[in-house]
Amino acid sequence: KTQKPCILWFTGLSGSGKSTVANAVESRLLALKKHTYLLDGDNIRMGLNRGLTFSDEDRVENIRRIGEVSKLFVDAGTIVLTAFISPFQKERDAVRALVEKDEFIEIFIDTPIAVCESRDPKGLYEKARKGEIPNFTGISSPYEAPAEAEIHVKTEDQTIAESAEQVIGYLKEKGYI
Ligand code: GGZ
Repeated sequence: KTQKPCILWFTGLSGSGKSTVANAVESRLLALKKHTYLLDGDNIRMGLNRGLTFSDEDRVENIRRIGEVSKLFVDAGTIVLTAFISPFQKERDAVRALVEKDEFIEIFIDTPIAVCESRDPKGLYEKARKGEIPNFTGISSPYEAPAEAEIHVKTEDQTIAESAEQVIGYLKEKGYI
């Protein structure tokens, strides 16, 4: 397979579309016969990171472990996609520092909180507003938007397919695929 392994690190608020766009990108990569793996809450917070909460301390540990696992996948030659809020720049930078300079691609899924909140597919924002979920990102816990993401996806302005294409276009332009 001709591919350069890397981490496609999606970051953004709950409901911003990280998982949706990451899944669409992975489908495109698989259609191109690339070797991929997607890490998300379903396979990480339910397994390896079961027991970690949403306190600042546990979010830091969540991201640290995901970074280490991502590095192993890169070592195995995989294009790894991660879809976690990863609210702190310091932790995202720490993952960046784990791998070679061009192996970490930060992708900001930029969806205004008002839009995330209006979607609210799981009713979490409503609960958070009522104070039923403590430390909810964007409401009672901070989100530090990336200042220098390699890819800045504004989901409001485009379809999911267009957002995925934006990422695929970057990977082609830079010679990853
Ligand atoms: C933010 C929370 C919280 C709190 C539960 N704050 O939309 P979702 O449901 O499916 O995605 C959110 C997910 C965030 O987990 P991450 O591992 O991505 O977070 S971090 O990177 O900050 O460690 C949301 C749900 O978990 N969820 N409580 N308090 N999101």
